Order: sequence, then structure tokens, then C-alpha cells
Amino acid sequence: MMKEKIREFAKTLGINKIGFSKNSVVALFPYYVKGESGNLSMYARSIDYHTVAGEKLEKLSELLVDLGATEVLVHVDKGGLDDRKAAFEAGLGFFGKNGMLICEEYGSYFFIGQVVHNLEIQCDTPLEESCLNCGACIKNCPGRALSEDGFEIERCLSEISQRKGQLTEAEKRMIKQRGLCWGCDVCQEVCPHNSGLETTAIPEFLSDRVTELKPQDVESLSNREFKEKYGKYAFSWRGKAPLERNLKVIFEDTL
Ligand code: B12
Ligand code: SF4
Ligand code: SF4
Repeated sequence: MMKEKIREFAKTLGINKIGFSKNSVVALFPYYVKGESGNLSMYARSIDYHTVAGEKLEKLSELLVDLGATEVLVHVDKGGLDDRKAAFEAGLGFFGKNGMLICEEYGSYFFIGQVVHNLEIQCDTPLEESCLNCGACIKNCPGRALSEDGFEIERCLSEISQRKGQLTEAEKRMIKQRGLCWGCDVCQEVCPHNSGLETTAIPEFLSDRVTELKPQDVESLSNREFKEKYGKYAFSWRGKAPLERNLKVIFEDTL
């Protein structure tokens, strides 16, 4: 069975949860670390998931070629494909009111990657479960980006903190109150599906972690030095300016 072969090979790469949607193999990469505090959101503390998941999926794509695929494309979090929808269709999780895809083992703290291919493989079936519907994510969302009607990107603190350029006073206050210099995570922290999670078993996510930044860690660096020091982390993709701005907001007593 082709599906079993792919699943077994994925396990040897440390990928324990995969599913099959119409034309892709979809894989989950859990990244939660228990009991860790810091001022970067959880997803950004490890070596960039684009690299970690991308390298594993490249190997998986080689197997798909051996199995007869003539076209393969590794996709991790780029534009163009909707990763959550693909993972939902592949039966890997269900949607929360916070917009996150959630599964029993990993809660919502996982990344999604895909290998698009042209093999004929039967799709898996979407789950019929839904989230517990407790409303905590909507109630606690700092930007009021979430509501019963959906999600407003320009109000989302994750988006605001990653945005280049100047922020409004209200946006700065939000960053200061939340205390994170990158990302948000409130709608994940309050979600009951994320209670009691285990630390990820993916070793690449556990080495070289950066959990906390101070203004001086960034200010003193030239753009090149910043890239050399932090280029392998997802929090560096917008350069040092947004981080420097956010750290100033958090550590200065002016707001
Ligand atoms: C742009 C983007 C953002 C933007 C906008 C996010 C948003 N909610 O739209 C910003 C910068 C704000 C952001 C923030 C975050 N992001 Co982001 N982001 C993306 C990106 C690149 C594209 C998402 C997108 O706009 N897709 C198009 C829209 C239309 O899709 P969508 O928002 O998922 O909406 C669809 C589903 O929600 C679906 N849907 C909703 N309910 C239901 C119910 C049913 C039954 C069905 C069938 C479908 C369905 O319908 C919508 C249309 O298809 C994806 C990677 C990718 N290429 O998919 C990562 C991605 C969604 N982000 C991810 C992460 C980790 C985050 C953060 C947690 C990071 C952080 N800690 O700050 C936050 C979470 C914020 C939140 N509550 O969503 C992960 C999510 C993993 C997961 N378990 O869900 C992704 C998948 C990256 C990855 N490959 O791992 N992100
Ligand atoms: S990431 Fe933060 S601001 Fe964005 S929807 Fe979730 S709780 Fe709201
Ligand atoms: S916090 Fe409650 S409403 Fe929001 S996604 Fe989690 S279970 Fe659903």
C-alpha cells in the first residue's frame, strides 16, 4: 500500500502525523515546549520551521518520486496554498473559533507543511469534530480581531507585531500590555485544547532556542550582524527594525 509506505517513511523522518488531501501529502510539525517562558511567541523560538519542515519534506518528496511521481513541490507556509484547509481536508484536525487548526495530540501548536504531487492516492476523510466552542479566544483576543463572524487581520496583534513601519499609540499599548516582542499566542494559550500538551519530540525544535530578547540584543547589531546572529530564526524575516521597535515599546516606560 502506497499510503502505508509513505507513512512509515515519514516516521523515520520524525513526522508522526501525515494525511492525504486531493493532490498533496500534508504533514504536521508540533512545536510546543512545556513550562517555558519568554517574550517571543512560541512558534518563533526555535530554528525556523520553514527550514526544519522543508528539509524533512524534501526527503519525503524523494520517496514520492521513487513511487512514480513526475511532479513534486514542497510547500511550507508560502503564499498561494491554504495550509490549514489542506490539513483539514486530509483529516488531520478541525478548526477552532480562533481560526487555528487543532488536533488532539498537539492542540494548535503545530506547523503545517505539504508535498504537492501528481500520484493517484486516495484522500483521507475530514474529521467531524469541532472545537469546544468555549469562546475564550474571542473574549481574550487583545486586538478584538476575533468574533463570531470571523477574523480581522489588521486588528490581530500577531500581524501588528510583525508589521514594518510605524504603529499607532493604541497598537503600541497592545504590544506593551501583551509583553511579547514578536507574535501573539493569546488565542492559543487560553484554548482548552492546548492544556496538558507534551513537549515536541522534534529535536531540531529543541536546540538553539531563543526565548527572550532584550533591546540591547538587537540595537547594538548592524543589519549584517543581526542576520548572522538571528537569520536562522523565524522572528528575523522582517529584518531588525520591527523587533527593535517592539522591544523599545516593551522596555521603555513611556506608554
Ligand atoms: C497570512 C498568515 C497569517 C496572518 C493572517 C492569519 C489569518 N488568520 O488569516 C497573520 C500574520 C495574522 C498570522 C498569524 C498567525 N499565524 Co499564520 N499564516 C498565514 C499564512 C501564510 C496564510 C493564511 C491565509 O491567509 N490563508 C488564506 C485564508 C483564506 O485561510 P485561513 O485564514 O486559514 O482561513 C480558511 C480557514 O480558516 C477555513 N475555515 C475556517 N473555519 C473553517 C471551518 C471548516 C469546517 C472548513 C472546511 C474551513 C474553515 O476557511 C478559510 C478559507 O479557506 C498561513 C500559511 C499558509 N500558506 O496557509 C500561516 C498559518 C495559518 N499561520 C500559522 C501560525 C502558527 C500563526 C500564529 C499562531 C503565529 C503567532 N504565534 O503569532 C498566528 C495565529 C493567528 C490566528 N489566530 O490565526 C500556522 C497555523 C497552524 C495551525 N495549527 O493552524 C500556518 C498554517 C503556517 C504553517 N504552515 O504552519 N498568520
Ligand atoms: S493572535 Fe492574538 S490578536 Fe491575533 S487573533 Fe489570536 S489572540 Fe487575537
Ligand atoms: S478557545 Fe474555545 S472557542 Fe476558541 S478555539 Fe479554543 S475551544 Fe474553540
